[in-house]
Amino acid sequence: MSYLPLPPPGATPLRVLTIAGSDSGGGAGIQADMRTMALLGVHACVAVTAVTVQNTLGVKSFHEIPGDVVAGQIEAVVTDIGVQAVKTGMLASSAVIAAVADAWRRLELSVPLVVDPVCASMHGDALLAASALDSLRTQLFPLATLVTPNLDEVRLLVDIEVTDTDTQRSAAKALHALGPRWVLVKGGHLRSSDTSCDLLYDGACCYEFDAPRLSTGNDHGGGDTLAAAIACALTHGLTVPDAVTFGKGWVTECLRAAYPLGGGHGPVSPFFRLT
Ligand code: PXL
Repeated sequence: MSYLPLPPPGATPLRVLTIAGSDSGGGAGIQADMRTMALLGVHACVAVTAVTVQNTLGVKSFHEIPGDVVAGQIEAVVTDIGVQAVKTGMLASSAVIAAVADAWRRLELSVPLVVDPVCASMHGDALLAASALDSLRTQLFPLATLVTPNLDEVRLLVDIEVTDTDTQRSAAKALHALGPRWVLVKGGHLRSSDTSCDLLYDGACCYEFDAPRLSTGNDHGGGDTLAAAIACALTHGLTVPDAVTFGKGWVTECLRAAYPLGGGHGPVSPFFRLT
């Protein structure tokens, strides 16, 4: 695959702000976002929304950051450093979502916003209060350039069980009606057992993305990594379909390079770029 151009040493890189939770195990969340952004030559700014207490076996608990502190981090970054894209991950609660949406409007942000609607960990531990789903739908989705739900998140957000291409399209349409410019419904292995098929929809056209599905138990942080790579590609001015093509290629390479860690699921890894 071809990569994004790296900044020359000493030159200020493009910047992405990730608004997300910390994973103490280093596999997902902010840590995954920062790894991908660094290895794509993009400077990561961070607004922490929650501190999770977790390892590779699961999330034990989390501490939510107050909404005014999340908004303060966003304001501090965009008024000084400036960013060319924003990505959201774990948002924890409706108070945090409201703070992000308010800050977005108050600061008149108009850069691409990639919303990865993180609801739960791969072990099923809740990372978003059930009562916050409505805030996600009504306050954040209308601001988003792209939302990237997996099938569990689709079920929670629009109550559609995706089982084939037709239901994947219906889900994309229902999600698009909530206001984002583009929707990427990550399909898992719907069309065949050895490909991963995602559907991108902009209200008019559907684009299908098939990539080899790699069976590894070490896929922690895969969704974060995909959305982070898409956000990086958008800073370079790629169109959304081209950015998704890039992100899919990137996460496939990161899955190939995933490594075992602890007693549970290891992380996808961009370290292949260092060799
Ligand atoms: O991969 C989703 C995710 C995002 N953010 C945090 C997480 C997880 C999954 O566990 O812990 C902080």
